Amino acid sequence: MAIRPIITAPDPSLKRVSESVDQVDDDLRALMDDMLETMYDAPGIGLAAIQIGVPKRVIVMDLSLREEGEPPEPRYFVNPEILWASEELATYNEGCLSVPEEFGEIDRPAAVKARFLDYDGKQQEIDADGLLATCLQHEMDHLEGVLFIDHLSRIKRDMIVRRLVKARKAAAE
Ligand code: GNR
Ligand code: NI
Repeated sequence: MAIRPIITAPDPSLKRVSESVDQVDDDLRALMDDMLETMYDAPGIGLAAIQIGVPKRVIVMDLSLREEGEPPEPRYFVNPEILWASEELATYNEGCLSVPEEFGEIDRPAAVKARFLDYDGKQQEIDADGLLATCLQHEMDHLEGVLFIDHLSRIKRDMIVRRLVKARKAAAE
């Protein structure tokens, strides 16, 4: 397993649409292992493959990290599809490992039903609400090249991008 560098905005590769996986094999599991290790190291509660530069429809997640002393609960989503989304929306103050140290209040469907392949390539369905629903939709946006800041007003998004560029220049000096 290896920790891989996380790509940050405004890197254009984050705008790529990721491609479906045609087989959940050992190579893909090695990718998922690296993603999980990278996510734990960051630390974050979710990671999409494109965030480490791999344009495949793969997501890892572990929401247990938010509660001290909880056992790890890694989740893997390959080729996820939303089957149903509630009309009711929920607002969450979202962050993103690819948009470091920035946050924004984002409205999304409060509950979703999704279908995906798991770590073993087995088809699964999940009824998600709360943070799981929010995080799954945040990660699925990454698969379409969409960041949480793309849901903000242009003025807020531009302000965040300017701060990211400035912070990166300062770090490079
Ligand atoms: O670590 C993360 N926290 C988070 C908080 C609120 C909504 C979504 C997220 S996902 C984020 C990790 C990340 O960038 N995944 O793509
Ligand atoms: Ni993100």
